[in-house]
Amino acid sequence: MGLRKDFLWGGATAANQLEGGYDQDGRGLANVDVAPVGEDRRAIISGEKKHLDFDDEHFYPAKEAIDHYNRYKEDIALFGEMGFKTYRLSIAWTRIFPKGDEKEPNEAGLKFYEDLFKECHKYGIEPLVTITHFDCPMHLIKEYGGWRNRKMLDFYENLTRTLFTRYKGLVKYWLTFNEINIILHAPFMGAGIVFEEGENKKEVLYRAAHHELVASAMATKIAHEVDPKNQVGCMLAAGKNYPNSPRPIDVLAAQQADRQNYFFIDVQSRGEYPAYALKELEREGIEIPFEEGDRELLKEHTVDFISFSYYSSRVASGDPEVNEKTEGNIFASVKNPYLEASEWGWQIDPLGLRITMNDIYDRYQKPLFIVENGLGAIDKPDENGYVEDDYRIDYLASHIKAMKEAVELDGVDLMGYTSWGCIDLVSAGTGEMKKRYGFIYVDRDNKGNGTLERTPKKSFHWYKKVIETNGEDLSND
Ligand code: P53
Repeated sequence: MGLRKDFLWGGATAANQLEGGYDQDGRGLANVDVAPVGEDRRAIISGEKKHLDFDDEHFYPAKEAIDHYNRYKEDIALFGEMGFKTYRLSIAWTRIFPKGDEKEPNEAGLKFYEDLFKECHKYGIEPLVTITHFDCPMHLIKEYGGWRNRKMLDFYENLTRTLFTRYKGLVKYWLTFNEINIILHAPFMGAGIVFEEGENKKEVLYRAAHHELVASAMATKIAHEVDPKNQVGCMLAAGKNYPNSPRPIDVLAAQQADRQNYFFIDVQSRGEYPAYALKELEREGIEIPFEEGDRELLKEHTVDFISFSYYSSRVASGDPEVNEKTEGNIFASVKNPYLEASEWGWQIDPLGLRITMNDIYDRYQKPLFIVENGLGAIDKPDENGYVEDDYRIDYLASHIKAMKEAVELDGVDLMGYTSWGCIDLVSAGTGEMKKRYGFIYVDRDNKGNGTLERTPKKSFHWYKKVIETNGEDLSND
């Protein structure tokens, strides 16, 4: 019984959501930098509204974020104090290749992550590195159109080879693309895509997806060549779709909604396009831009493990009359009347995590890694900056309990668990600071005011105990 002895407990972040230092040491601009907080954000990150530069009307939270770029030592020391075994972070592509299409990397950027990884190892923390977490160099978007262009493969190859070579021995766990399925919902954020008037959007999305899938297989190949110890994972924004009722049309709708997400992982893990996707695309006259060697590459270089984020389950309906959707989530879903929701309308379903884990494990039979899970909430610090976040502890404890059931009762093979936003950071969906996930409070608001001081919350001490007992003691006392 129990989790593995070497279970990888930790927390997760993404470069653009915490680093700041957007123009330090030669860093170039990326799509995520120009995504503002506020009303326009959704249209911009979904590629519907073209917005490729800063302006004076908007506030751009990624520019400074929580200034982790200049404070990473302090932050990693706090992760060490909680007993993290792993820390999931992402590389800002534009620190390494500021424009994206250079031949030679920017040494200052490479050095930054090298120092950061060494800092992690001081505390016995194993880095888990997302190569691309919602970032694409602005120059590659303006010059090439982002991932819709096959040339991206060359730039990504150069990036990944550089990283695997330079960080050999320092990093062994890699993820190629964060939430690869987000491309269907937020394609500017996911793949640097801005739609042009009148084009077939679905065709553009699946072309870009094909490029990312081939790029992911190529990176997996290179990772294994550079160091056979490297382990490469794919990353899915997961969450089982329940049928809205036992009516067969609802069950079919739920199956189809799941497949829309699993499609990506089917390719990355099984190594070929699934029949249902081939049929659907063919029916709609959409051609997949296969080139010579793509099929072999996909088949021969599948991922070693399956990682995913889980915040909520989803509901699908086959009845066009049913259209009451959840709000505030890029992955809109029919409302589940049996579930409570967060302040942002994300429905809370711990048992759904067990169900989702079983679904994914049944499908792929590879080790799983939960690399995001957590509650975005408004915290109210007292006069000392201390936050009693029992609501967050409740959320995490109930999800970790369900996760353990999937392992202990159902036999799912699970490598680790990293909660999302282990230190407060900028929200990807909304750009807000007030949507907080962290164990560590950061004094900063939606407009960029605040001292940036870090203060451990109640959940900090709770999570430390969870890690110490390898998940046996989840109590909040
Ligand atoms: P925020 C939507 C649904 C599921 C996962 O999200 C999502 C999103 C994007 O909104 O993204 C992941 O910050 C993502 C992180 C992100 C986190 O979930 O909108 O990998 O970058 O911060 C939470 O509350």
